[in-house]
Amino acid sequence: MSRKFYFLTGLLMMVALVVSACGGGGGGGSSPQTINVEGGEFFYKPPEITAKPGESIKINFKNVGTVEHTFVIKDLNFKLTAAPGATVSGTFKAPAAPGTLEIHCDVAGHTEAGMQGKLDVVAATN
Ligand SMILES: [Cu+2]
Repeated sequence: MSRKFYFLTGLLMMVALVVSACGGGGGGGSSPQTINVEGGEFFYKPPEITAKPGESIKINFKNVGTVEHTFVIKDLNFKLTAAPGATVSGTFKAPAAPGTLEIHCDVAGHTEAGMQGKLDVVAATN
């Protein structure tokens, strides 16, 4: 364990802190809503998820199938790819305008086989 080692380790930790501070920032300050989604041949469970306009959503995408699956929201440029048995997480921000976006698996043939879902962006009613 040389001094150089400690210096480099410290430097790396500082870089990691800065990167995570920038990435996690965003607006609103509240932590993202977390939604667990399972994917398999050929389905999403649940097939439909709901968000408020502009809300941050964290997806924990678990592949319960036997081949690779993805969770794609094309309109948001959001994609998670999970190997069989793996859980992959990612966060996206729902659009500001209410509406419905398509979710699908972009592995060849999977969308057609039924691997599709919806993201409903619904303004809060009260
Ligand atoms: Cu798939």
